[in-house]
Amino acid sequence: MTAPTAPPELVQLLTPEGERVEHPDYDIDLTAEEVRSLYRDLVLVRRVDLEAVALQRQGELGLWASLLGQEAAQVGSGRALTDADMAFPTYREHGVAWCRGVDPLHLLGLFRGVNHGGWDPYEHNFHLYTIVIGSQTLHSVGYAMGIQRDGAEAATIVYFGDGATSQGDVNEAFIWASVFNAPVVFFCQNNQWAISEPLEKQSKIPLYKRASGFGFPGIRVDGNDVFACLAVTRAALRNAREGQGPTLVEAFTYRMGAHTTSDDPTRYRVADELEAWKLKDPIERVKAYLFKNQLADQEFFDKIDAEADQLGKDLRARCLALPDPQPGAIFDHVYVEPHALLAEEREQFTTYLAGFEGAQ
Ligand SMILES: Cc1ncc(C[n+]2csc(CCOP(=O)(O)OP(=O)(O)O)c2C)c(N)n1
Ligand SMILES: [Mg+2]
Repeated sequence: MTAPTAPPELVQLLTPEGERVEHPDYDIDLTAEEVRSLYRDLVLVRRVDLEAVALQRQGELGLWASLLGQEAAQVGSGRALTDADMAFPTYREHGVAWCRGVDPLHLLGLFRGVNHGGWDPYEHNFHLYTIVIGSQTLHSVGYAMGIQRDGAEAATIVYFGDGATSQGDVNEAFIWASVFNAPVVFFCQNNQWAISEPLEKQSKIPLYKRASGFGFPGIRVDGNDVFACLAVTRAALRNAREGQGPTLVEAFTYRMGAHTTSDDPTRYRVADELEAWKLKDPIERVKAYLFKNQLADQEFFDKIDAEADQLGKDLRARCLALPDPQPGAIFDHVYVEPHALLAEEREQFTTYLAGFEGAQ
């Protein structure tokens, strides 16, 4: 089964060969320094991801959901956010987390099973990872309606996959956002697969076209083009902040790795498909652009590679040094106030654990 290739209606500002192209509605004016820093983010994020996959393979993480291939969609959209905006991720948004300033160690701690949730969502306006497919779209719309009532000059962005668009929650979120004109950007990373289920089993029409039925604009962007993802998301967020309501952005991309480290994609998709998408790699095209326009030299690329190596090394060492939590800590953050049922459960668990004392 082969996934469809991107039709011409998608917004693209940088071709896979690294050529800049114009678009009548979306443009972006980036300095050489800004392009170099986008490139750096893409490379470092990919390196964090690779290190995490390796750690899982060595038994140091329970699971990892790789973002390989989706770096541009995440860095482009993540860099479009202001500090005041709030992001609601799935379980794969490591690149967005990076752009928000979340220490990747927290992501690893979550998948190592040694922290209970991950991080403080308000510290970087980056909500906790959500595994229940699509549920975060409702959370984000509720949040957006809240900040709308507060009169805040901020928007909300919510990430979800192509598979999630078939969930009731996502469709309900679309309706609420539409009728209340909520300041939210629905950012769908269409990576062509929902585990082993191909896109054609989710929709007969391009996903971005769904938006019109709900009464708000939808747009398809080349999800492997960091310039286009930045430009389109920036515009959608600005519209949301200015009171023009929601937008659905479909970032047309590809999940180059397995769904998670527990999955084997060779069981359900052909190798040719991956090879075709490798030619559209999100990092290579920025590198080609920088080279061609003499905005960076070999020394720059070597420096970024060395930085990535160091980042991977440090992250690995810090991950292995993470302390295991006390077993009872799982009860600590369930409720803010004491709760009778929870106290009883904690008591039972403590008694249960005490039963092992002295045992080999
Ligand atoms: C409500 C719910 N149903 C099923 C699952 C199991 N599940 C985990 S990931 C996934 C596929 C999601 O695909 P997609 O939305 O395309 O996101 P992607 O993983 O491709 O980024 C499913 C069905 C779940 N986590 N939650
Ligand atoms: Mg998917």
